[in-house]
Amino acid sequence: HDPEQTATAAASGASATERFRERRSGAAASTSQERVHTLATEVITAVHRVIREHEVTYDEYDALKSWLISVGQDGEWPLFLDVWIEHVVEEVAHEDRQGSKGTIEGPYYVPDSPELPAEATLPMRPDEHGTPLLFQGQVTAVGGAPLAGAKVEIWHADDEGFYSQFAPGLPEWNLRGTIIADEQGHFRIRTMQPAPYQIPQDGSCGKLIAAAGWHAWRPAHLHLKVSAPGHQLLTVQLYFRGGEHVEDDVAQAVKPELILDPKPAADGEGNEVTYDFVLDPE
Ligand code: MBD
Ligand code: FE
Repeated sequence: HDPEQTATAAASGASATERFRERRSGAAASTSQERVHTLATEVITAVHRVIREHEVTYDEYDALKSWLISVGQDGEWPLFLDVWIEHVVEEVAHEDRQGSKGTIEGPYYVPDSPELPAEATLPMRPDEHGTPLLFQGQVTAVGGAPLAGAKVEIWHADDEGFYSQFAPGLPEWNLRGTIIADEQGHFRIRTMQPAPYQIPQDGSCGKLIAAAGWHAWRPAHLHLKVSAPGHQLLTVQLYFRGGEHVEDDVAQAVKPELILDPKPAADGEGNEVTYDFVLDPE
């Protein structure tokens, strides 16, 4: 990674905001007036309750106002919402799922990554740093039927915790790909193990973390979207057993079912791990 080109909160925030707008800007139009009325009233009333209960002062109110303004200026609404709010939305959305557990998407997904065959190496720099990882498994339906040609989209940070398209100096699709599983739903993906991710310290989210005395870390993780026709899309992240911050993820997105236990690879290079995905019917 080029040290002259450090990832700033404002630059990665602006990219995340732009990506979100491209994909989801129509969502507001489908929410009914009654639903908006109910939810907005409840949220505003909850804030009133906190103000009364804690006797919030004008200084504190002004600090909040100033911080909220800067979250927008820094483009950090996607980061703020995905770190502190999304995990509960995911929990509520998927509580009835029979197949594999999912978790939050986070702010750094990009659709339409390069398509790769069932056995593939993710796009990476010739001198990509880190521990090689062979990540393999099978996609099936609930009940065990293999899902031929299932799509396994994967994206993750590099060995320094940076995501392509959200940090400068990385090739466009570095460590991102869409793997098409084989006739039996099998896939074999070669990549480099990611490092833990630290929320940028120079932006509004970093300032909130510092002001509150929290920590800014997410455990190392692989992001995936697994899909097949007639089945529910699974959005998930997988973590590494014993890794730093697996027990205290700032985004509260770890579940016990999502922890990988890689072993030294049989061919002697890096680690390998098998993880199967079970998709619910639509
Ligand atoms: C990430 O990489 C991430 O996955 C989440 C959820 C929030 C911030 C950074
Ligand atoms: Fe992430």
